[in-house]
Amino acid sequence: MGLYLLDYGAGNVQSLANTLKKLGYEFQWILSPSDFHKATSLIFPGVGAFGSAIDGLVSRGLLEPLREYVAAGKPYFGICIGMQVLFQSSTESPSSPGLGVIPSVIEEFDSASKSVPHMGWNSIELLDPQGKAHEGLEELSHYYFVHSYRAKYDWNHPEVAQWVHSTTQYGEEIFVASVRKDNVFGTQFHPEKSGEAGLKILATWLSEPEASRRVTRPSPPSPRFPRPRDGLTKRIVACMDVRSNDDGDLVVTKGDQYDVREKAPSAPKEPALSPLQTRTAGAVRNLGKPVALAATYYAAGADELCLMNITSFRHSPLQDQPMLAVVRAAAEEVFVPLTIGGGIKDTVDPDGTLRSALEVAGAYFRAGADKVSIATEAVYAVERMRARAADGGLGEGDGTSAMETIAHAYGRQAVVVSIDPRRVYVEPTYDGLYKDELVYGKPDGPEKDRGKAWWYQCTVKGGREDRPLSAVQLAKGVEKLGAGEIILNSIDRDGTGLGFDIDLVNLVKKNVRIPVVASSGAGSKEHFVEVFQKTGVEAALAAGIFHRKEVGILEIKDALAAANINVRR
Ligand code: 1PR
Repeated sequence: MGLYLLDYGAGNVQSLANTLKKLGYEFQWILSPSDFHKATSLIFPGVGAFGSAIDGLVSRGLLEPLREYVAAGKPYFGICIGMQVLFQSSTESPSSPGLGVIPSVIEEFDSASKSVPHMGWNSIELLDPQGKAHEGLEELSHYYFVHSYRAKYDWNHPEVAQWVHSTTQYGEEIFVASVRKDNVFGTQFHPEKSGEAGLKILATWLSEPEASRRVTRPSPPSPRFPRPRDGLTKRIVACMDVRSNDDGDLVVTKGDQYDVREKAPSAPKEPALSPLQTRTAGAVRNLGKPVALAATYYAAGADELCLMNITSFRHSPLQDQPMLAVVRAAAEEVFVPLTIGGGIKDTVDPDGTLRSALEVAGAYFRAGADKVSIATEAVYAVERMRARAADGGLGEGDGTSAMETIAHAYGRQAVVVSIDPRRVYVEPTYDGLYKDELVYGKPDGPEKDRGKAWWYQCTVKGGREDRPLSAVQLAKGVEKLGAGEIILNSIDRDGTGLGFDIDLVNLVKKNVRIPVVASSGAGSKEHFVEVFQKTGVEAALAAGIFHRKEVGILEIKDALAAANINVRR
């Protein structure tokens, strides 16, 4: 079988390659226009920006051959941008026309009442539920979406509606989740990131005899109005902080308020360790191997995984970077989104070669990461942006920050900013910096600060250095610079098991439109219920509770479901 994959030069195509390997399929990459003639099946796993995809295809001389391939009736499966390029154009890049196979335009989600990008696991509605050609899609399953632009489902235009295979609702908007007609199949979501449900879709398409994928199939259903229901689930994210231990091995570790060294033996609250975990006073806490743990959390139902290189502040060259090997191996085991953080910045290799943050991010994407997470550099970039502003406001980006360059090349959904704030307690009458952001919350801090108000100060280098910037200003700034999501940690709560800092989460959430992942402090399943009930966050992240095997991911999801919170199970 001549299965080919199309890569326009950006985005994480490795995820799909890993999925095909897992399913036992061999494939080749389209490298030149002549490869289209050899291809008998083609998958185009586009991620990132519509314009970058079209420009990438044009500059490689692949756009016209792709158009001819599709027009020739040969089997085509487009994923995300690979589906969107079938349309006439996208308001994301109006000057880059698409293939025009589907006579409609891709437009941006309305962000007035919801977070954009639409990021996470949502359900689909098949337009012909009685029909046989489901391509493995199931209405009871959830699939992973990540996009800011969508094709609105317009049942008034039969020439467009006849393409629509399934729809999804986000907020008030019903949009096209998959298209299917003749030789063409496309999904807005990422089957390669949708766990077992997504693997089934790829397996179904790949296992169809080529001839049946090429011939005209039964007519599409007549357009109908889908039932309105927003099925976006709340995500549970398992995070692994990775660093080398004193023997030089990369291990998953976990700090208490960012201190990852073991306390004196027999410290209270230390649970029993498995044979793979070790504990020696003063040593880096070893909670297991990153790849094995990632595979475990995937199997346990995590909706996303994060790998954080927590010592990247020291020196983080790209050459021989051990985290790359960790990401590569983890990406072969997990089929849900994988975020890698730590060291996403301009750097210098041991041989003196300069590596831009964009190059560093690109290396991680090629290794199999779906998103990169930026912490320290994000703070510096927002500080620079504010310093440029004449009016003392947020200012404007100058296009050079890591967030801007990476978002431009890979799309903002691939750029996460990890915020490491710490409470600064002040008298309630405080009239200084960030006084408008003061929290007069429940007095749950240290005894000496009871009765005080506080604001949240940004730190860099894993909490080692305070900066004169608030978490709120950082969040607003990074949203402006192109971040697609925020992981909101709390140094005060990290590793304490006291629960998420609800005040912090609400404060940041109400100041941005991009999705926010609440992090730090989870100590029970009730804490997850609390954070989703009391804040509008899209996801909650935890580390210690999972590493110490105190509560299982499914147990948390059961508790959420019992509280009427929508989850993927
Ligand atoms: O600054 O861009 O190189 O990124 C470094 C990254 O490493 C940042 O995302 C920063 O948060 C992280 N990091 C640096 N030092 C530490 C440390 O612990 N010493 N980890 C660290 C921070 C925070 C979360 C943690 C949650 C949940 N870890 O990732 O997983 O707090 O923990 P819990 O559920 O156990 O409470 P750059």
